[in-house]
Amino acid sequence: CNNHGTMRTGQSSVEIQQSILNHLHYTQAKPLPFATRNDWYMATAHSVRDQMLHNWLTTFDIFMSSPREKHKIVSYLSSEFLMGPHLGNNLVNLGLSESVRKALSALGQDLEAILAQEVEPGLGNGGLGRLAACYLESMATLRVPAVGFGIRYEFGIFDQEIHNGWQVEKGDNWLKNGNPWEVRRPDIAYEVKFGGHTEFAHDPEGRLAVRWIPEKVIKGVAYDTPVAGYRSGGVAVLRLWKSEAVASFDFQAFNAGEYYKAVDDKVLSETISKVLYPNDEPGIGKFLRLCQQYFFVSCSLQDMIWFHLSLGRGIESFSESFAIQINDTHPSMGIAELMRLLVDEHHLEWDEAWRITRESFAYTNHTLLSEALEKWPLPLMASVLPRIVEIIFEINRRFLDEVRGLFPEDDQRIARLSLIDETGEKYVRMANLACVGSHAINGVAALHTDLLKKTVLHDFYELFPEKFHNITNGVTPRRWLALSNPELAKLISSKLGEGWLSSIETALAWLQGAAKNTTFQQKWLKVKQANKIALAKVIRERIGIEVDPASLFDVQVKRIHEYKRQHLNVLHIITLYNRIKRDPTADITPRTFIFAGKAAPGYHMAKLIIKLITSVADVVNTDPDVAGRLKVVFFPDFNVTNSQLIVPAADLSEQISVAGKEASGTGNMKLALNGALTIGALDGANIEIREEVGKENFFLFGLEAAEAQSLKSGGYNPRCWYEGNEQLRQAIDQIDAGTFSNGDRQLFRPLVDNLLNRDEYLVLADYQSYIDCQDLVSAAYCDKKKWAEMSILNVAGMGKFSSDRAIREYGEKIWKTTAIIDPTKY
Ligand code: 26M
Repeated sequence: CNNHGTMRTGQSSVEIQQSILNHLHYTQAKPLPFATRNDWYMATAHSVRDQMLHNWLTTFDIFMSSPREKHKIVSYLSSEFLMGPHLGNNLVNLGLSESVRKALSALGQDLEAILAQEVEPGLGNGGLGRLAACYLESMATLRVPAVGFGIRYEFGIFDQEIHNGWQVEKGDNWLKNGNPWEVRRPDIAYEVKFGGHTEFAHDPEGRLAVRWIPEKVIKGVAYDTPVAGYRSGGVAVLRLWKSEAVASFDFQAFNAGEYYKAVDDKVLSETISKVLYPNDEPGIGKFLRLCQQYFFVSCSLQDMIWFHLSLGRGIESFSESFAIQINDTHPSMGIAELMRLLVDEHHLEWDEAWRITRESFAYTNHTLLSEALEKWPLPLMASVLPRIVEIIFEINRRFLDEVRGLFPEDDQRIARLSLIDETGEKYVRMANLACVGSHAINGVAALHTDLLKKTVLHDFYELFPEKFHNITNGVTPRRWLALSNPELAKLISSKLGEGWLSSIETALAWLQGAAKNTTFQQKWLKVKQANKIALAKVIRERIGIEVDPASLFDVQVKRIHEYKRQHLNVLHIITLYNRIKRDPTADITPRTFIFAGKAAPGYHMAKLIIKLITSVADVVNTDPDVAGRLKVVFFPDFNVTNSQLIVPAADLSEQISVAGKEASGTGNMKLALNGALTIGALDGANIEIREEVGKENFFLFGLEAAEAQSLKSGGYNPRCWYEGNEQLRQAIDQIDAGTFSNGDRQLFRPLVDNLLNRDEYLVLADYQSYIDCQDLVSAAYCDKKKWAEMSILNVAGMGKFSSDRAIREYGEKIWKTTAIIDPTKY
């Protein structure tokens, strides 16, 4: 139904063409001859947005007129949302790709060029932020009423350039050409307090209550971006908060002649949402990061309470309106903030507020690295958020009283469970707060959840076993197959018919029947080949390296981190290079090694690993003995856009983190879904991927998590492994001797020293197993028919890793939301 005319929502290519012209005229204000490509992009985006806003308001109408018990909204709190470019995805999900292509072409424009115009919103670092984006899309697809709450960073993750082999960071000014997808809502704004002190005071009704007298108050303004579900009519909302000065001009200061102070104040207020921290683990407690976290959870909770009350409900039933999922501990201050809002501002008793808070919150953990568990210096938190610290103390006091009742005299356990780390300098432990204040805690892959129970969260597991769940991560097959790999999607449709993208969990398995079919295999390989040719072209244009599309494309794309072991991959490259140098006629399966990924700006070892990759590339790519059989490429600026180009072209997916460190991984899923075979250790979701695709279709190497653990506790000495393995020794000696650094022996010294003396991630222990496994990969790749069969079986086994499945599990196990907005039912 559309009672606003078809001017903006007509879906034929003629109507869309008209709408684009209208936006060029009335939104971009450009005469045709002066329209730039960006104007065409903006006009197209606005036309598509119109369609979505219509669905959005319809979704909202249906929600409001549905029975009250269905009024539960999922509120996904995340400090990051790595959405990727919107236009292409919205076209796929709305089913508008072809009519928009036609409309643009009638206007003399090329859809691909228009798509390339979009600067992606890079409001996340990696896996955690991208997961939030996949989940919003699946919630829209499944018509679960959902809002993603986060921060509208003015600068997202930095753009990466490679200068002389080193990473150089460039500011990401993603808003510079305007953002057609967001709607600013100046009427939806909340105040957030910082600093100052608390005191007891009588409220207007004469009750004695705590009053927080802040030093500073900042305003958060909502910016909404609709997220379209796949052919479902459903729309989820991404609501991001921008920080602003409470009054954009302090007139008193102005009148007093303190013009610059007034402006200064505005600058400070706007700093909070200025920039994303480009780290994928917490560093030393940074004041601004703390402000960011509190700022966005406070705005989000005030907004939820406002909405709940506006439905005419009492505050005591808040948890019937919202299921609040926190994406790692970054939003965990929300637990204390909801307590503050309920007790201080809505005058509930502590116990009732605590019941509501626990019923509302659920916590997803994303890490097993103990150094990556967030903790804030207590003095910092006490000065920035004095009232929040008081509340955390009170939560802790009551919690530890209970623990003491259960485990009298067990002081060590109490010290470990405490929300405050008092072993040295005092810290607030955010994971402890999240565990105590939530009714559900989940890990993101079976092994991860298992290890959480056994290690990092063991004490909490003993206390609240019923709170723990596993929900293995998933990715959306719309962006990661239909959009990124349209030819493969078409080929799959030729077997499965249309509609499989809505029921991928069961549908893909039907591909098993086609795995041995020679004609289908040939078509399958042809699609992969075309994707590789397309990537080779971009590599040539952007990096100037010529790669052979017939070679095996060996891909490792992810954040650069020692635990992910990009340097193990490099050791394999050097080993192959040495085989060629020993015998230039050696039979080597030609390979193109493709790396991409950003290093946190302060993580020196990760930056050195990038330099190592590019240095090895310089030597290997130009050595005449290699004769083009090995090529090494570091593809700069890994982001969602580039990932959509690289993933469909991969033959081999490198998932080689040391067992027990990668919580799940989601790149592993995207690559397998695009027909890459995985080489991997038994880590994170790799284990489940291997189960689903069949162990004969997965290249397994390396120690298991338990073995890795016992090797280390038995006093691991990497130097023994180095001395006992000639090829490994040669490779490391070459790095050390300057073979890849023009004789510079200092450059890679920190890396070599670390491997020989510490090797926390067991690179040397897993080296031989990895090399042997890679030799099997090389042999397997020579049998094209067999490889095609394995590739098809990989895709056939990927149904489980759809984010639709993951969202269904969250709904059933945690949110208990029956709220499915079905336009056909109302
Ligand atoms: C925290 C505090 C201060 C600054 C930055 C952070 C921070 C930001 C991002 C910490 C961690 C961040 O991300 C971690 C992450 O991406 N984890 C990955 O989550 C994926 C989704 O569950 C998993 O698949 C990966 O295994 C896991 O590493």
